[in-house]
Amino acid sequence: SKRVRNTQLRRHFLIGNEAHVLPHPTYPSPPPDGHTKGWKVYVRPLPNGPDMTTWLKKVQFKLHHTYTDASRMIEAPGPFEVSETGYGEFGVEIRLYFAPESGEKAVYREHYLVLAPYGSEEQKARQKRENVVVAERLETIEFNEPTQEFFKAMTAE
Ligand code: SLL
Repeated sequence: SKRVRNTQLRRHFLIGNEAHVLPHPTYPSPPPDGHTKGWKVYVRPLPNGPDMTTWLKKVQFKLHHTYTDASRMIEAPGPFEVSETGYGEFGVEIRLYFAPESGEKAVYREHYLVLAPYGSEEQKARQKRENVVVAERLETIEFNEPTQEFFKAMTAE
């Protein structure tokens, strides 16, 4: 497909994780032996942001090799997330796969799981009290000189 010259499409989204000390109501009880945390790693829109599935078709999350089926593929419409229990932190390898008409190759990101409270003493105290840790960041993806077909789909959003 022909490309739209001198044009970029840019989208913002979040990559992150949330974590809880077990036991916690949204995780299996009792947890597997030695597992002290329940966590979820995700790729998601900004709060009240538009749907991502116009451009994002699947997300592969590669977990630490100690997990069975360490490679988890999540297809649209998602949610693009993996929920697990465990004991340790590690870097999750994340591959974003785009709409085929975009002609774009998959893009790689890493998210290092944060399972323990962090920040100021006050912030840590609140995370402990509420039993939730959230570590996420704003991500940007840029499609340079998009195909006409992809441009049309994206601007019709
Ligand atoms: C560490 N670098 O040594 C880390 C490794 C291992 C993560 C973290 C349990 C997997 C399972 C799990 O939490 N693996 O047994 O299902 O601390």
